[in-house]
Amino acid sequence: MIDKGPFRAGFVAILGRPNVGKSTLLNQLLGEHVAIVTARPQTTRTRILGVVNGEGYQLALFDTPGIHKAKGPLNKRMVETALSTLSEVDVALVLVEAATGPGGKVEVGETMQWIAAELRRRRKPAVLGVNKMDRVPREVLLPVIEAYRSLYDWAEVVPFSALTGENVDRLGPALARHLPVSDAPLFPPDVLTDQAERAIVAEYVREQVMQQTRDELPYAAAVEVEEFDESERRDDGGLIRIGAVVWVERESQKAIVIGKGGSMLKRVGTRARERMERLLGAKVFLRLTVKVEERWSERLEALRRLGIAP
Ligand SMILES: Nc1nc2c(ncn2[C@@H]2O[C@H](COP(=O)(O)OP(=O)(O)OP(=O)(O)O)[C@@H](O)[C@H]2O)c(=O)[nH]1
Ligand SMILES: [Mg+2]
Repeated sequence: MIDKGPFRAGFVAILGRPNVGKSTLLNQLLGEHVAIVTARPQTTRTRILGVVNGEGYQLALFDTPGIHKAKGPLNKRMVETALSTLSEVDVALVLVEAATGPGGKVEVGETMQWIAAELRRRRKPAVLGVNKMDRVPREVLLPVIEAYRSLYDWAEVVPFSALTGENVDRLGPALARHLPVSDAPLFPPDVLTDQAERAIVAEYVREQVMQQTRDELPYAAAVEVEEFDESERRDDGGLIRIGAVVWVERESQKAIVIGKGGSMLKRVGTRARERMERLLGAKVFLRLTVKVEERWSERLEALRRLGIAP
């Protein structure tokens, strides 16, 4: 509840370094696995809208790719996406992790300096979110907050855990206070995200490829859904037939994704299918193939086809 004031609605960008928990937070706020999450940095490649309705406010939140010193066209595009989102929103939610380095010191780091400079340049109201509070004892929070406090004139500072949900309910009102007054919500109450089912399904496959192959496979995997056949879908479920291609850049990577006797691809398919069935509320028949396209991540045409570049 925001102080019994007028209704407020607007756009929020969730920003921060890779792996700080931006997508986990979006999912936690939505109560749905809309944005994929892995333990590896640079998971999110495009921006993803999620709509959260609170008492007296509506937040239209963009999850964005992690900001880092990018090399290569794919990563440069990802960082551009994150930074350009900043100019389209009313308020930023900048995430950092509750963690200390060697000797209990808190390293603020160049990327956070860069983000703060971008906020200053645009005079953007910003809330600092200190995530992963479940991982540290309470007394660590204070030095972390202190270290980041001088970086920018934060509108508010909120420690929370996107994983457990602790304190996440404080973020909505903290952000809503900085949104414009609005006669009506921006989105109808049943809108959860701007992502099509087809796009989320492709991401579920990529999530499993990244998670299951761990460090064996470098980042250059992309997933394209070729078939999304709903002819046997019913109101109470039914069956959806999905065919997807996992694109990699080399034959050696293809071998990793397929695994011994197809074991890796089978595992990826099973886990991804389970998530799909939960999302779609239907049985899913999933067919996965792996194909090689050399240097797709360096070609604009391929980035466009895969929905990474406009
Ligand atoms: N312990 C703990 N882990 C968390 C929390 N939030 C996120 N994580 C973990 O941190 C890792 C990265 O989470 P993501 O949500 O993918 O992070 P991200 O900021 O979206 O990362 P990019 O998309 O790569 O920029 C995953 O292993 C999450 O499970 C948290 O509150 N507590
Ligand atoms: Mg992410």
